[in-house]
Amino acid sequence: MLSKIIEEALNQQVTIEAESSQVYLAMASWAEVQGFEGVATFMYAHSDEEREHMLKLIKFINERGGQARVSELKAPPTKFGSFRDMFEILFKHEVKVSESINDLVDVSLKEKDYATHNFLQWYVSEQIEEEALARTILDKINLIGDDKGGLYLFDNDVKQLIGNGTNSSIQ
Ligand code: OFO
Repeated sequence: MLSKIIEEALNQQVTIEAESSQVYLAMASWAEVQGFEGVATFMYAHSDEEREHMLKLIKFINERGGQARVSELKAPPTKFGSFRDMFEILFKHEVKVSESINDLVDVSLKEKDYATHNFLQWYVSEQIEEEALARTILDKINLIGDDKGGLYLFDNDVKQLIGNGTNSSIQ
């Protein structure tokens, strides 16, 4: 059985994952309109992954006798400047998500909830991979700069990175 403190903390993470999914969906749509099909495909897939992260939390909360909360979400931006700016936002966003996962792990230890602690390990390793992937992409974009030909090739390559930030399938 989840304590009220853990239930609330997990529910806050549900909202964070749902908002992440929305942010990446907005990025996908923006990239699609700019004609960058590869980046758009990558962002649509990433948005789906975040929704899966959210669902995994919802199921865990409900299975452990709590009640998952599906709440109102902040609207994401509709424009992202350049690809560099967009991937910078993505990287910073993932760093923030990692911080909130770390805080959750902390709460689970304080509450002596070892089942939740164990469950959260999946998110800890997922975040290591997601941050590394975002950093790799940013490094590539920084190398390309504003070179149109480079961006065109990047748009093709980025599709191959889909799923790289996922450490296992979601049950
Ligand atoms: Fe991109 O992060 Fe979920 O957990």
